[in-house]
Amino acid sequence: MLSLKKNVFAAVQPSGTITIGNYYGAIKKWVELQDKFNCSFSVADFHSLSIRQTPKIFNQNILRTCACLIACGLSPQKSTLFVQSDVAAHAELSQIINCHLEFDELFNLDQFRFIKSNYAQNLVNSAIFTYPSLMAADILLYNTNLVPVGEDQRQHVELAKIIAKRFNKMYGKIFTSPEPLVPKTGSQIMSLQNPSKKMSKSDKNELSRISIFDDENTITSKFSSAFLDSPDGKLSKDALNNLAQIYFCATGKKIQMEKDHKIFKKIIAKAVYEDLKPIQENFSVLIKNEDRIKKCYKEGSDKAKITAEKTLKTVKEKLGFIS
Ligand code: AQP
Repeated sequence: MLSLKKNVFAAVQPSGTITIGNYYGAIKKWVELQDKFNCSFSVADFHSLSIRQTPKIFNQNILRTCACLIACGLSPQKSTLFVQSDVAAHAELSQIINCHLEFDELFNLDQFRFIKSNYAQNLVNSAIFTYPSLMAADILLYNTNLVPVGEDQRQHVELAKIIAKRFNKMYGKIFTSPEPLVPKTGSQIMSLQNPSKKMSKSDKNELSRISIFDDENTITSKFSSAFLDSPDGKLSKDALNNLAQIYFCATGKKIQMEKDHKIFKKIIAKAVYEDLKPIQENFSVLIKNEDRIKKCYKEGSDKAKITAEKTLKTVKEKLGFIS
């Protein structure tokens, strides 16, 4: 039967621990969307290979990310949960998309320019450059209408939209045009140490981020060391807004500034810990049963393959491939 629900696609990279940036900017919203839409959520392991990985740790991170999504509330019954590399069509379509993109369309993207000017040259490999083509393939394979992402990914979804339009114009209607869905609050959680930098899994400074797995003491001590006043004693508005935003995401409530900054930070730390506690409890049960997690994701990838392979077949036929 044809579903009238809109299609939603989103992904998270297993590139380390999930941060509250990933959670509040994306995953927490995904949980709300599953009741309204036809959702597919992927653990984007191909994307994570753009950073050098140690195989054993990479393997663990993929499994932990799979478990984490379920612990956060994504349901294998309501949504299609799968690991990207289990669906070969992602890599195949991304190659086809790469052949339809100009060098500068990738070169001029904000995230690539940031990485290029801030990372050591030997870390900026070609997969980082072509990452948005793979992301476009991820999205376009599933007839996606909506892509719930944080602000950092908006530009990449816009590029996927341009690609859809280009293919449809060149070859006739193939792809659905996707729209980014960026939440009003939480779309840009910033580093606790530097409010002009986004909170990131791969930031070398552990104190910059709260991991979804941090215990109460770690969360309290990370917030207590969070940047709030500049060295001349002036309150940083950006840092304050970031902490207030985090509190709002954790509780749904606004926070009043306390004169005593230590107390202010303690209130936020407590709220975040209370919000993460049920996820940590779910996770500790789930992670003991690797086979169950793998089974859920295997079923998800079998489902994902049906749609992805159908889309890829249409693309290849329209482009003139013979099989
Ligand atoms: N700081 C953030 N605030 C709000 N949303 C965020 N997202 C990431 N960081 C923030 C959103 O999380 C989803 C999954 O992100 P990803 O795993 O695809 O990778 P990313 O955007 O590159 O996130 P990280 O944490 O910075 O990872 P690394 O360090 O590996 O590059 C996306 O929807 C993203 O917008």
